[in-house]
Amino acid sequence: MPKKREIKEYSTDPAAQQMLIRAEELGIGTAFTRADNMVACNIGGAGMCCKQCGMGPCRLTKSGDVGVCGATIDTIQARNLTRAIAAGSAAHSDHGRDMAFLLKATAMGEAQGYSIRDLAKLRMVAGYYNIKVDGRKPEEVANDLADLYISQFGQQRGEIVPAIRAPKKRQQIWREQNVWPRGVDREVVEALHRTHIGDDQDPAHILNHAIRTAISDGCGGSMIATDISDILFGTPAPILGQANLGVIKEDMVNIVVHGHEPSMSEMLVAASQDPEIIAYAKAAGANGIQLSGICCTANEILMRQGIPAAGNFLHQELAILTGAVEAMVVDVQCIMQALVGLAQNFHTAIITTSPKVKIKGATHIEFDEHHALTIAKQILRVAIDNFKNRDNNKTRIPQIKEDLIPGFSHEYINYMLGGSYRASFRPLNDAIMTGRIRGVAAIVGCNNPRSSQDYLHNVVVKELLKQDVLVVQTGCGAISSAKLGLMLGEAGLSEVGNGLREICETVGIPPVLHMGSCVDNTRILTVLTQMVEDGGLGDDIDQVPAVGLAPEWMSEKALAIAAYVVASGGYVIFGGSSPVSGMERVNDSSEVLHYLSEGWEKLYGGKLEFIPDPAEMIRKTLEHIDKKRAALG
Ligand code: NFS
Repeated sequence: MPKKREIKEYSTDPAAQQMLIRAEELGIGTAFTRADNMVACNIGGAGMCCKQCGMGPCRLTKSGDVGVCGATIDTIQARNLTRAIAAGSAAHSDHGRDMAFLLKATAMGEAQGYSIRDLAKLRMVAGYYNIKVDGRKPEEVANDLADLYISQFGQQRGEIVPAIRAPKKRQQIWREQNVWPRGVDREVVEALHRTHIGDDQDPAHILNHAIRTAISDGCGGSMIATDISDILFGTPAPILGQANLGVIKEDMVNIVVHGHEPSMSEMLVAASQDPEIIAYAKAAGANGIQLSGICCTANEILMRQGIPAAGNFLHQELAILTGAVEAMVVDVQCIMQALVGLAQNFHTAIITTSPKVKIKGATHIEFDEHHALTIAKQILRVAIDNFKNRDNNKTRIPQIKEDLIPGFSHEYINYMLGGSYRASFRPLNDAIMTGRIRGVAAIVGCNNPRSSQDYLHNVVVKELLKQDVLVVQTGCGAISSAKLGLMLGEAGLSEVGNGLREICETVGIPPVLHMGSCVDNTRILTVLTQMVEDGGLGDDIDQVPAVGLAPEWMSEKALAIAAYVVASGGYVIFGGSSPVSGMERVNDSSEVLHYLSEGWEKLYGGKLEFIPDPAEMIRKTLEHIDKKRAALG
């Protein structure tokens, strides 16, 4: 029998708890209750179910089992993991591709409402690739950059170009291991080919292609997405924001944007400030328009425009349960199909906008960058028209929210540490060398209803801060700390180790830095690369006392990120369950599980481990940081 958990076991967030009580009152299911009812399959969960062909599916349950074709558990686990990494890389990279098309359209003057807002970033990025800048119009430079970036996806031979931004020594390793991606799309296609029935059967060989595919994400699609978002919408710098369901306002037309690409959400922000639209909202009886975000779209507009975040992944249904959301506007990724059915209990319109994503029962208003502002206004009008349908008897908005200061792009951190004349990571390196900062932890990734929402994130963040570890965050992990009030200067410092506190007070930063969305994890790699280049911490990322953690991971994108961080030399710890083990009987003998740690560590200096217990996650993080510190002397 499935076990029903208590509300307080579902989430540590008091706003979420209020909404989950409300869901119970109304008899409405959520991801939390569905997770109770749906017992996870322990064979598939361990990556030991092969459904790649019509002779199966073959479910392998113990050491020595093979599928109908003779495939071993190790081969099947390696194939399944590689397919997940390819899917995650495809998601990030397709987002990057769309941003490249948007940059091209903007450069050609064909993208309504968009402009090149950050000339300094455009010049800097163009400079990496020797695109001529002097004496040329920004649009000409942007056009060349867009062409170069677009070509990275379909390139067939050679080396994708943005990977030259990795440390020199890392580039050498990638060449030696023959994993420098040739083209983003090519690696994803080859991952699918190699894992088809009767193809690549050597687990280590399959997994090396997983690494190559993941690098095409980290140093290809994702990095391209971040670069272009900064060029078009501005490189983030600190700005005041708020997070949690309390940002939804009773007297306003509430529009929640949910998904990932900033192209549409930025246009909704612009349209929501249009006097004509505001007047339309007032005529409908509201005091104005309140935009807020869920998931990484929230992070994109929070970092750049200070638009509040209604919450992270597991808040998407809870926002609708407030009864006060006129429209939830979604684009791609991490959007639960349950939203449409849930919204039918209220007046909320679910509006899909991407040509790639439709949901049965939702309203589809397709986004097109050539008429973006017009479409954004049309969407806002639909939401405003829906305001009159709100049932005030059904409205319950938790009065819970926290302030935060997001916007710590690598450019800003560099500037903040060194000032505009001597921008540098030197002070951070010095603080690590003198031991005032013990190391750096990037705590990122999703929520997962199989554990208590935000619990693992919060326990790990709080303990590492006490141990003088500087924490940087992206994605839903960042929103979890924001909701806890850890991303605000003073407030965040009360339980921080003395050394770290001293540095935060001197530099004027919170102990937890919000660095953006999940595609922005490449910003973290850029910081690590620059730390290496500024000297004193070795000559490659694998020597820096740093660890990456995704305590509540759930998406394939998280696995892709893990693999490119490992390829870059990082130690990555995932919480929850491992997609390549999980069955006691096989754990010890899983060749793949060992290969992801010891095997990859030998080749890349980085490794991936799955550790469900937070105390053990913290212990291993500190042990790794101390080991790297000792090696650096
Ligand atoms: Ni990342 Fe962002 Fe959140 Fe996980 Fe989904 S929103 S891209 S995948 S759930 S962190």
